[in-house]
Amino acid sequence: MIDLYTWSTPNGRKISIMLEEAGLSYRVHPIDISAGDQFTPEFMAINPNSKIPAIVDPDGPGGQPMALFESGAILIYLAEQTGRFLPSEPRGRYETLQWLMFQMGGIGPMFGQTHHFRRFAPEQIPYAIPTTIGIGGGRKAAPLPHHPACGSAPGGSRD
Ligand SMILES: N[C@@H](CCC(=O)N[C@@H](CS)C(=O)NCC(=O)O)C(=O)O
Repeated sequence: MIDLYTWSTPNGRKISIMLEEAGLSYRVHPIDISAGDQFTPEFMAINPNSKIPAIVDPDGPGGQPMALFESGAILIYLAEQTGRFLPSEPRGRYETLQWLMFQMGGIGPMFGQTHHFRRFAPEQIPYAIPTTIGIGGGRKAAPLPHHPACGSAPGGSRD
């Protein structure tokens, strides 16, 4: 059974949704990032970058336990383990991966930044608060939500 280390944030939910949709059995270990659980030595042995989500698959490749962090890497791992949601034929595979990279590299970090600077920054610096994200043809400025619900606890790093 897969061990899921997570908290109730968009990045955490991505893995919960994947595990549910793939019909996998898993055990949830709450990591309260507002209480600093992500900085415990036990959790940092799984993710040295101190962020949720992370998983441990006791039955990983070669029958050995596999610990993984970064939601995109976890999604690819679970997709490949189950043969679901990531086509094996090249065209569909790359098309799927491009949208995953788009979310990981573009959308997710901007949500994290806007949430951090709006909610946790000790001083409000308007220029630092991303309010829009350049997206699509002609780089339309799509508004960012006010409460994306992911970000860092005070004292945590931003991402
Ligand atoms: N790129 C990472 C981002 C993970 C991330 O930013 N996790 C946040 C919650 S959504 C976190 O653990 N923040 C706690 C901290 O930075 O101290 C991923 O996709 O897994």
